[in-house]
Amino acid sequence: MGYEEMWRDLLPIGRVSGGGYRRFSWTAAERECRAWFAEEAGRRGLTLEQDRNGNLFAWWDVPGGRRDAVLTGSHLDSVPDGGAFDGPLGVVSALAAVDLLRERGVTPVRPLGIAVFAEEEGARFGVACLGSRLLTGAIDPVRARALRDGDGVTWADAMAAAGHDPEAIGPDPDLLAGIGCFVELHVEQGRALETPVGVASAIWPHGRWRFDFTGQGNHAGTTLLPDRRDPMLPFAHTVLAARDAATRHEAVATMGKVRVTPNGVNAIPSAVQAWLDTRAPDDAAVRATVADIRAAAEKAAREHGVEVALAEESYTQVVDFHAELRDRIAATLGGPPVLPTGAGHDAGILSAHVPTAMLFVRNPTGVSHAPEEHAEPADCLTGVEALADVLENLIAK
Ligand code: HGY
Ligand code: MN
Ligand code: MN
Repeated sequence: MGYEEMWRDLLPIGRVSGGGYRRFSWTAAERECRAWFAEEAGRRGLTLEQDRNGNLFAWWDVPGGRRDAVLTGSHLDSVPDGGAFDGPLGVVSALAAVDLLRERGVTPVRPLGIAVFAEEEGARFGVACLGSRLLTGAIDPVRARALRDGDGVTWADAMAAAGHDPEAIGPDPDLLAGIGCFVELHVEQGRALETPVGVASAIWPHGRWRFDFTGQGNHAGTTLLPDRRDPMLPFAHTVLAARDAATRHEAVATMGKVRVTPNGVNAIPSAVQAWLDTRAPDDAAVRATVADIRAAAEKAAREHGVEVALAEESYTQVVDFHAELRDRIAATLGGPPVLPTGAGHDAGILSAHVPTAMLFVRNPTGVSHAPEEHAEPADCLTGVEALADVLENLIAK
């Protein structure tokens, strides 16, 4: 199955009306994506394995065993109504790069693996890069098992329902020890890249926080304004404060997910849960932004007789990619642009354990995490060639 055919088979999976994707971990759509990957790996004679955490690996093995392996790949899960390229471009390109290496007659001297990491978006269970965090020990398996989706289903329940043992999840040092380096190709998620392919220098520090505003549910018609303890008001103040604080600290802050209880038109809410995503070029700016937003939320909550609690759900420190690997890749590709990103990736999690690098493929509009996400076919094919060049340089010597 060539590059175009792989996209033809993958594109319809998990696409919803409006053109976006809903490929959430352990759901039917994501299981279909896993089956697609297994079939493509099988077609290429790659050895398919699933690790204890639900991550998939397709291996082009060599006689010497799984040492100093070169790993590539990305993820197949999506954000709600996400685009077609975020994640899948890295997986399709890795499979197509294997085809290209074989056409070139490349004989690897070390294993080449293609990874599909689980729950990279954290769209269902709330913690981004959950599969790579579990693999590397960056999250406590007890906490991971208990993570719940919007319907109260835990990671453990969902994993078990898919036929896997949630009690087995946790760090896999042996698997990690066999990986010599990881190179992830990903669609660029901003507008900074003006050439078909670029190389990542860093990932901004970023985190997710949950606000819990608790007030008093009541009747929308009979409750006088002074008698209300409406959690929607401090929530609204907090959304506006997030924009102000991000502007002040040259950060970005987003409140894109809110859960209102009971969510009725004629009922004053009893509770509002709202999530904050904050990112900035440095850690101090992220922390200062969140501190300002927290202060504004607490002040508004007091003024409205509402309680508020803030919980940090995940945080990723700044990732400066491995300089030697980055420079080796840049040299292989003839000096493409080298740029940071505000988007998190499994490469960011693995970079604390193995030399890691990222290739970006141009996104002409910069739109991502939306159905309109797009990359030109010519740029994507240039990305496959670039990935094949990089992998050849890494596996054939
Ligand atoms: O949220 C992110 O930056 C990534 O797409 N998971
Ligand atoms: Mn994403
Ligand atoms: Mn991604």
